[in-house]
Amino acid sequence: MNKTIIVSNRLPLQVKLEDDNLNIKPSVGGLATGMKSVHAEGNGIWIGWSGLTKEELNENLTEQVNKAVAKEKCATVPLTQNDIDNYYLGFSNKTLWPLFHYFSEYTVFESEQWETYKKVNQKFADVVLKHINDGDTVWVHDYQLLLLPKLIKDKKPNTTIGFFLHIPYPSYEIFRTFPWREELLHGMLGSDLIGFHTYDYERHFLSSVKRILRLDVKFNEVSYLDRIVKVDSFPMGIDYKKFENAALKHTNQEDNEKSELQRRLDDHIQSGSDAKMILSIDRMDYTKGIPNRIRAFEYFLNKYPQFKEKVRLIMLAVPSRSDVPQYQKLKRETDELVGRINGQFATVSWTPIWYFYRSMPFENLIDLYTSSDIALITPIRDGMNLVAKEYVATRTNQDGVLILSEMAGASKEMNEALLINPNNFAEIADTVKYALEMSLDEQKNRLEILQKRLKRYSVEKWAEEFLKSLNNTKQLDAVIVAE
Ligand code: GDG
Repeated sequence: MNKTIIVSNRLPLQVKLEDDNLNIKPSVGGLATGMKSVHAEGNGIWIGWSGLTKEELNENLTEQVNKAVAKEKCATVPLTQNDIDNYYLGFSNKTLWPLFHYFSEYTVFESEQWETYKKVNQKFADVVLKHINDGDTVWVHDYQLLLLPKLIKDKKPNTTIGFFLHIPYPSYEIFRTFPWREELLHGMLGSDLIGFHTYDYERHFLSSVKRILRLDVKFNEVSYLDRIVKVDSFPMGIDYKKFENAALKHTNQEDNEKSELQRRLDDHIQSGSDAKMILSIDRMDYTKGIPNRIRAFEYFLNKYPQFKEKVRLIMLAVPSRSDVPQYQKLKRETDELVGRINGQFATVSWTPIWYFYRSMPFENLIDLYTSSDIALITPIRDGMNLVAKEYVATRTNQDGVLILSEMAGASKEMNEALLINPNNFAEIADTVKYALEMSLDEQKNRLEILQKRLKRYSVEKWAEEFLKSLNNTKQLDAVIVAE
């Protein structure tokens, strides 16, 4: 029986070593949820790095990890510390991530890291090749594995390969600066189907393929060697029910079931303070526009001083890639900005910005979503942005306003949100004022449409649509062979 193999940089498991004992639990990210039913089906398997390097594991522990993950229908790709330094922290996060998000000035091109990136993609291919047979389907995820489709296809042409990019695909003018551009495109074109979050990313990719490789592109199909590679957009959704149900449960919870954070939020609301809450949640990443957001909030307080003491920005920034220098700089800049603005505007009873630099349990995330009148999501560039969708799903009373950057992929499906340019402080300030004064009727009208759409196109549906389309490429191949 044919099977489906999922491949991503990390497995959907948290594997930790605590005093020489292994602790393995499932991770709860969006991707893991979307893939759940695909992964559970038949004898499918998920291949990725466990999170522990070869140096951290002796032979005995390696065997234990392999056995434990096999029980979860997973297989690991063994990586060394040097692999992680050069392939992940290096090439993926210092070259591909900034370049694909239009941060050219942060992009480093180092051939040693590129060599390791190639070597590690080959290591992934070696593990995949051990597990596949003709007729199987492979779904490869994200920018760490752009070369993998070709490495599999060259050895196993009778497998069907899908690739999905979770980050933006940049315009040709940006992509052409990449020194190994041909090799990267050939790597991706090993796929039968290449998926992006939005039509714009798809268009940029096709333009690079046409102009760099001079290939024939018709509508959304690339003629490549003796095959047709299909390119399409599949906007990723969320586990809508999970967020909706958590919000409903949250509304009905008794006092003694409430988290400490929720009690603090309740105290704030009940203290008679009529300060409205504006929420932002992101990984601490320069693509997310955190300093811009704080400056825009300062601009707002200066332009509309009548809102002093009447509004508060709650900012959750989750630590991320903190060993990359740009991320350290961003953290310092954010700390300073928050300090300066709180110092400048705070009164005895009011602090304008509540800033959390840590990750929070899911329940606290729901506390924040359900207690906030506005979500202010202002990335400079973002492949999709699931936080925007999660906020909408938790507004079960149909009140609340989403302000969203037009640079986030999510904006393409969320026209009923208030869309802003994250570099235009005056526009953000005016939009925040508009949101604070929006009638409940208008809030409801906007949310109702957004919720209906998000409910229909959930993460499960996204995975289903991608695989359906990937499966159709098999029929396309069969027709070509018959001709
Ligand atoms: C990449 C692309 C694309 C956040 N803080 C906590 C927490 N989260 C969860 C959120 C959300 C997820 O993390 C973040 O997803 P995003 O989509 O916003 O952003 P990236 O991490 O940058 O993801 C992005 C995505 O891939 C999918 O393709 O949308 O554009 O950059 O689900 O809820 N969860 C918990 N505690 C936290 O403190 N439990």
